[in-house]
Amino acid sequence: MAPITLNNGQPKEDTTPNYDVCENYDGKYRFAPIEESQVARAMIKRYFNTMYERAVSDVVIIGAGSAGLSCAWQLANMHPELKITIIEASVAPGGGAWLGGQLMSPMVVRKPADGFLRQLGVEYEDEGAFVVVKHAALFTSTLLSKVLAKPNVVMMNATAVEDLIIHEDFRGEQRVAGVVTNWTLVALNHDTQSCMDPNTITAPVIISATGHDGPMGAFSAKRLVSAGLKKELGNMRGLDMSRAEPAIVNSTREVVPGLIFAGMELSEHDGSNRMGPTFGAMIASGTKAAHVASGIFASSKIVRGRVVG
Ligand code: 48N
Repeated sequence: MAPITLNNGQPKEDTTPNYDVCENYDGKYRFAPIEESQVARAMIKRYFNTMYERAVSDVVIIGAGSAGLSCAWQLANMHPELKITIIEASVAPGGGAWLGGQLMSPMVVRKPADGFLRQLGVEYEDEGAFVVVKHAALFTSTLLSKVLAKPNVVMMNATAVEDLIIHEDFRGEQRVAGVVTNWTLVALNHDTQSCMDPNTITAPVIISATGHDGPMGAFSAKRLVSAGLKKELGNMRGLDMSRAEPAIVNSTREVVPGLIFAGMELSEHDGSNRMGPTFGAMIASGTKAAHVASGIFASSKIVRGRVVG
């Protein structure tokens, strides 16, 4: 087999310091030497430093679906100084935005949310009142890569929020002041053995975008009810695209002090309609949640991750 060389056939300048490496695909490929412990320590050092450093974050976003990721990207653009920590239960972030509807790949985004696609540089076909991205994964992978490239954003996937931290604040009000986390496999298996206690991340602003579907959908809305901060769930209503999308965007808000809802979790909290396979409202709701969060920082006095005035 003729040797395959990368870099358009130009031999890549070898910048590796005196390692006996060889990038020859003709049976002579050689890597630099490695010890297993070097790999382990490279991961452990970075991941647990991150956990230590983000034990107090500025914003925690629960859920890396289309709403949570749109929020993260906007907020990171608006506030590069904020420590934004995304907690995603699935190993694979992206939520329900890897496909359009009924497992079909094209993604519909109604105008004016197409402006967000242009900001991201995602191509689409213009159908007049809406646009179509040829594959939902093109949108989600592009958004995900741009969010993860932000220096102030950290994502912990395969990690679940299994409770909320709720304090009495300086006004004597119940305020969500952080999240309680565990590895998702642990969070889903508490009944299989004795107690496996969680960890915590405190933050003055929590944005919950846990969707309406899946094993932990609408998590925070349900926890507000079981924790006595909300009488009952509104429960998502039947599908009505025209009504559902503006309702979700316009009702994106801080539902209790410290906790903002975005995306489809709102439909369960408020009892609004579902919209089915159209994603403009997720993008716009995430964007609005970023602005609501920004407003909280502009109007609050925050000391060591707590709102004190
Ligand atoms: O994609 P989803 O489920 O949620 P959204 O709100 O970002 O987007 C919803 C959208 O995909 C639709 O459902 C469309 C528009 N259809 C509407 C309709 O009418 O059918 O993402 C939520 C993410 C997922 O990745 C979950 O794994 C994650 O949140 N998640 C959690 N992560 C951490 N801790 C939790 N407790 C948790 N619960 C859910």
